[in-house]
Amino acid sequence: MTDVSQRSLTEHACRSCGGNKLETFLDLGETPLADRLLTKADQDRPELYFPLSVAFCEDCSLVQITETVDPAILFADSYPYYSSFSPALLEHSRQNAADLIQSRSLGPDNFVLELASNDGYLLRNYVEAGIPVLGIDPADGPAAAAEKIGVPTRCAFFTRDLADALRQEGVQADVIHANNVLAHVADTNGFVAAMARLLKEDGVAVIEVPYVWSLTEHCEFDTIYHEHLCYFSVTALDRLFRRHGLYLNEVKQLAIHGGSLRLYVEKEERVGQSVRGQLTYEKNRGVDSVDYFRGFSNKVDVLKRDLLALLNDVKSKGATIAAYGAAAKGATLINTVGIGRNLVDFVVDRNIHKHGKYMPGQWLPIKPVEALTELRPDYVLLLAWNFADEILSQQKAYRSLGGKFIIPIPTPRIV
Ligand code: JHZ
Ligand code: ZN
Repeated sequence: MTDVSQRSLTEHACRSCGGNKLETFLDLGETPLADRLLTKADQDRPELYFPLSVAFCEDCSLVQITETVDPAILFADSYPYYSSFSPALLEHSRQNAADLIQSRSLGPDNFVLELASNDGYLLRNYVEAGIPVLGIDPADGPAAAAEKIGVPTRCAFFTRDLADALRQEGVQADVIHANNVLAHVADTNGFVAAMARLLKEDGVAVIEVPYVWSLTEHCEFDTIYHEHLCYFSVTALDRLFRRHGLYLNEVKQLAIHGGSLRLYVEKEERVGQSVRGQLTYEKNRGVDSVDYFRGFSNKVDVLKRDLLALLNDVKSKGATIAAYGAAAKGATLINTVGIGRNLVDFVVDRNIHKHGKYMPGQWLPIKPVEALTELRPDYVLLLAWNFADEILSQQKAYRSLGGKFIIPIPTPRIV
């Protein structure tokens, strides 16, 4: 067994600008690793808990957690997240690729690179269109799944060294995708510099990140966990890219993951109205100042208190409760609110790699989705609330049997 006792570091300097004016505005206490599902064998060893505090950088506006857990334990073996289990995400990705193939007239002479390519959910669309690709992902299970469907994948962390090696091999990309990964890397500047190294002069990096404004406005505090080191605003992103000779030229707002940004980043500066408008919007609402974030901690406390009261109330009336979605965000929710086996009997999920395992910290067992109609709990706490529409429409049978969903975010409600 590896010694994991020294596997985290508390940061005192900003992950982006290096400044030391970090103002902590939310403390979620110590939580276990959100994507580290437990197996029976883990019963005999203590679970790892790490501090989870969120700070604002007074110099560059970047919101970030202050603890860095060693990526080797966050993402290496048995990382359970496979993108392809959500039809909505697959469709979102198909469209993203189709738009770029069309707008940039991509063909067999072009090259598309994806950082954190997971199980090939996005690059498969380029492969089908005959466009050469390379995926890079450190998680061995998802990387092997990508290879299996014909998406060439390197199982590695994307670093400056890897970018140098690829450049030596002649790799230069017309399009670089990086979805839900920029917030996950400890060396934020190294990652952006490495991206710049592999982007052609007229290439575009198309990057998706959860939007910190959505997080605070909709009280999505459960999306805070150790894998997510940064929580981006357009203001903070613009400053980060400029430091590396890259320009955030266009931005789109997307509903996915509770509210995300899709960024179009290039080597030539031609900042469009979408970016200028969003920068002004953030300035007008004070997203570039710590005051905007100060009230967030209270909002989170109210939500946690209300959700726990609701669960206790239905439970005290003799109802049974299950949960839907063994999501990483679900781990933050159950551990910060304190939702254990006394309230929730089990969690269901479509991802077969999660079945038979247990939720971090609370040991809630994870079962196939069919358990809802077989065991018929009275209520289902929707941990994967970001896919509420999709999941509620799949669960017509359970709901027609009288089953009800509890949606926890942005305010707990029963549907
Ligand atoms: P989901 C993940 O977070 C992982 P998570 C990661 N940390 C990240 O950064 C964000 O995404 C962006 C299941 N499900 O995707 C699948 C069904 O069972 O919201 C997932 O286990 N049935 C890299 O884990 C979970 O729910 C369905 O119909 O918080 C959803 O997790 C659907 C749609 C999903 O993200
Ligand atoms: Zn900073």
